[in-house]
Amino acid sequence: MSAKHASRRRFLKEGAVFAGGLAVGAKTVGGQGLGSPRPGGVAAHPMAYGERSRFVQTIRTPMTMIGHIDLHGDPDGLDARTPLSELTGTITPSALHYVSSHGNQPPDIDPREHRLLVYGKVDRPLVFTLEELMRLPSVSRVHFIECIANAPRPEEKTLDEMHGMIGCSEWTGVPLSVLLNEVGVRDGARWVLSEGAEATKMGATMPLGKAMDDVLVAYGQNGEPIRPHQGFPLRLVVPGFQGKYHVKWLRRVKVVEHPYMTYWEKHSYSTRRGSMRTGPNRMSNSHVAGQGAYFMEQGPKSVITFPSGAQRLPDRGYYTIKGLAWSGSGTVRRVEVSTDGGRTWTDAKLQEPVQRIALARFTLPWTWNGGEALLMSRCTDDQDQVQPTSAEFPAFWGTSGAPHGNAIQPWRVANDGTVHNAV
Ligand SMILES: Nc1nc2c(c(=O)[nH]1)N[C@H]1C(S)=C(S)[C@@H](COP(=O)(O)O)O[C@H]1N2
Ligand SMILES: [Mo]
Repeated sequence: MSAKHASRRRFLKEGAVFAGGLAVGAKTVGGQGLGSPRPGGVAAHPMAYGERSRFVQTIRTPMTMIGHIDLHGDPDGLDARTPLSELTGTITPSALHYVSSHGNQPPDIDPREHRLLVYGKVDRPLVFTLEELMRLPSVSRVHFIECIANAPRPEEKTLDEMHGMIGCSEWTGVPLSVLLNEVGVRDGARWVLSEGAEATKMGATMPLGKAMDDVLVAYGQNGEPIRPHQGFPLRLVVPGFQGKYHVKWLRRVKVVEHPYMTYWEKHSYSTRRGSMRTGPNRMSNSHVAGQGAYFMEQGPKSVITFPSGAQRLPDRGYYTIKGLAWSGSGTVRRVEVSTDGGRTWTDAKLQEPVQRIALARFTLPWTWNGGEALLMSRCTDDQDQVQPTSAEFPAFWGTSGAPHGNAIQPWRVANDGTVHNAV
């Protein structure tokens, strides 16, 4: 394809990849080491696919409850939390990325058979194989995905229990806008409904403006194909929007006029309360026939990962307070830390590079004098939004409900060095 033909609308026509608009019959998927499933697993010898040291035992913890809420009839613990308190840096290893699948095992999808249908209020519906998607120009971006269930709660002890439903990966894929331009969105279309391939076909509806902005149809996670629990072979990445929008095992994208209220959107991911903080991406302003409105963009948030709940400082003396900060609205600009319960604040050091809608790592040197201390962190993003305390939380959101659990998380260090949840 020559440069003069590189306009978005021309990719498919000039590439002649998808003759007739309906693409079928791809036999191979190039470049990603995908092939027939191996019955005995992958590794023929120990170096074929690397393993951790046997001394490293960090695992994600299966989850059956969130606070007092029973999880979607999920007694087997099909969901799991990221061990946030044990990770370094800002990227979540794919094998430790939290899992929220509403009681479903990942469907066992053969990537050679998988299809993505883009249809609805469009000029020319299209079906894509994975190979066809991979032949389009790709982008790679680092973004967090966080479940709306992540929130400070008095009844929990640890960071992971309260905030372990977040992960941050480098996602690779095709901008959804490329596919939407290709099918030709018709006048009057305002929403995009997406659907997964699992038995219960989870769906989510986002505004067309977001779909055309920065959403990815992703097939890569941290340099290799997306893991089954994260949506193999395809998932949406909807930067900054709460978890449910990032539909896994993506098989359908439908352009529609009105938002749908799918089963899980109605059950867990919408509100009937009207007076919430709005903004183009904050909350859906068009209620679906009185059924409620969606929460969309996550606010500015940070947590101290060390010292955090259930950890223990062995001795008085020098420590580095470490933590993570993020915002669904943009880039973290500043993180302040308090060791005296919010009376005084000190700027923490942000690790470069700080990326948009991604986890940022902060550190602050601290000498613990052996007395009681109340640790807090506060994030400010490039939209000048400041992470609220739990007292400021209702004013921040215009509701006391739970659109995003971004209230400041306090940790109390006791005289004996033990660390406690101080919500
Ligand atoms: N198909 C499908 N997509 C889904 C879900 C699901 O159950 N099915 N769960 C959603 C929710 S609520 C969250 S928080 C994220 C979790 O992504 P992860 O499991 O990769 O961490 O996926 C979203 N996408
Ligand atoms: Mo979620």
